[in-house]
Amino acid sequence: MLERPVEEPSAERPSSALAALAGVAAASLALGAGELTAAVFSAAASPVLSVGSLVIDLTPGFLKSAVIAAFGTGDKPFLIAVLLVVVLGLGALAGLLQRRRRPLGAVAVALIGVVAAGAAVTRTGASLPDAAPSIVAAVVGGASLSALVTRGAERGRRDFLRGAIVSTAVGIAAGAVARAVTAGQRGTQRAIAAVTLPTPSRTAAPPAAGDSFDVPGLTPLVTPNADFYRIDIALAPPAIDPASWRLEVAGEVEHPFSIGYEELSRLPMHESPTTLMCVSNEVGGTLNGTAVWLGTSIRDLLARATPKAGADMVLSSGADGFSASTPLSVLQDPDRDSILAIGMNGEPLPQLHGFPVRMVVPGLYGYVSATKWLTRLEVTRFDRSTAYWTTRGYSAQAPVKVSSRIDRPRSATRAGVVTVAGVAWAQHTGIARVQLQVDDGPWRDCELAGDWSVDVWRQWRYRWTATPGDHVLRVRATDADGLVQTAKVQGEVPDGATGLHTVRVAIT
Ligand SMILES: Nc1nc2c(c(=O)[nH]1)N[C@H]1C(S)=C(S)[C@@H](COP(=O)(O)O)O[C@H]1N2
Ligand SMILES: [Mo]
Repeated sequence: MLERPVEEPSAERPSSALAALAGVAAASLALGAGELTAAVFSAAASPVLSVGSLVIDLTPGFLKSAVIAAFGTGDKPFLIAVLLVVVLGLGALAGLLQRRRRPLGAVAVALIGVVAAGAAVTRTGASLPDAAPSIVAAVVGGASLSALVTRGAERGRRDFLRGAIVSTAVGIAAGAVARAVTAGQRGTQRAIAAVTLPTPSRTAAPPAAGDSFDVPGLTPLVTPNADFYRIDIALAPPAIDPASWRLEVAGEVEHPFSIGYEELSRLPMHESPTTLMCVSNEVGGTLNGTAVWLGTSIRDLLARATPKAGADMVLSSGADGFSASTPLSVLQDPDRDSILAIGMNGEPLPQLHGFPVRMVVPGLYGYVSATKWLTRLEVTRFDRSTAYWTTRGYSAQAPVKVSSRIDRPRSATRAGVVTVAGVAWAQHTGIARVQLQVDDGPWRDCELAGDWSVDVWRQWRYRWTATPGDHVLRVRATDADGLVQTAKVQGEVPDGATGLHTVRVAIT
């Protein structure tokens, strides 16, 4: 062998300088990974910002004033810059430790992650999952440090440097992406705060007193926005600026057009209480929720575009790459309140639920009707176009199946009169009857709350005289057409689960 590398790999350890560099590179990668995780899942859980706000809390008043005096509104960027330098410095120290004795450095990195996780979960309004980005950072930092130092020892300097540079660059890139994502999310939050919902052209009658039972543990008739289930394919919810948002109405139509948010908001907007339902809801599951949506008629918008003969489907697309196939006939049905919603329970549509505009169609599962972050309505045909989930094993058409759920009791209960209660749904048909079976006894009729709307679930209750021992409760609903909820067990694929919700309770 004629050519040999100039630098001979050291058998045992990399030089101190290389070890420190490895630490800086690992710290950079860890920071990027942590910030990116936070940006995607919960911006408030950013390890750097959490530690920063902990530092602010711990800083004595005089020092705070001095920093503000010196940097003015630049005090926070200054703090963040200091923090980043400190973390990179600690990274270098960890590198040296790791060189001295493996895995001391990696352990030190993990400890820094624990501190950040602690800071994240103790911020006001934080919860345990907010520790996740810091844990990701700690794991990435520890693993990359140990890999780099080992590499520095076993391979040549050039190879090591390449690893360190790539790690640092990836870390910086991840940090930059994280910044862009959070900036977008903040912009969207500002845009949502700036929305003033138009006065409804038609308000929904509020529920009558008898439309809901006052039973603890029973699902409320209307789901608060903060508790509303969220299902979508978007890793981070699209951040859409309503000022540049446009909806295209196109395809097999005589008059394709596009409309902006302002113009759409000026169309007649009416209130529509509707229960939304996910096809992935298992029997007895809670992937459903009811809101009073504020929106404008899809039927009217389609009439403006004028679908051509032969079209039978509307393919709606969301900014996240999702699409849904909805029968044109459903959207044109004058008796069905299919809307483009901009409001949810009196508030502008939250970002997670599709801001600025989403579809709501009573009686169809969400995946074939409830497109969030809507950008396009394409009039087409079922034999020409397929939607996102249709290419993944689900049916192209999927009306909601009649079903019911026992909300309470769900755990051990005292003997005596027990109020069994829950909700039943058959959106757009309505619920006519709910029955409860105890053990293998007869099916007995439950008391139904009033029917606020056929598009909304209906509460039911049953006063059961419970005797000590283990019991099995089973519920079944019958819709207004007389269709009885089937006991046949089927999974969610391809068009929604069936079976009877069954609850075992210990009566003591
Ligand atoms: N853009 C977009 N819209 C979407 C989805 C999605 O993944 N992307 N998921 C659909 C599904 S499967 C359901 S059940 C409902 C859920 O709406 P929610 O998150 O507001 O409860 O949104 C529908 N609309
Ligand atoms: Mo869904």
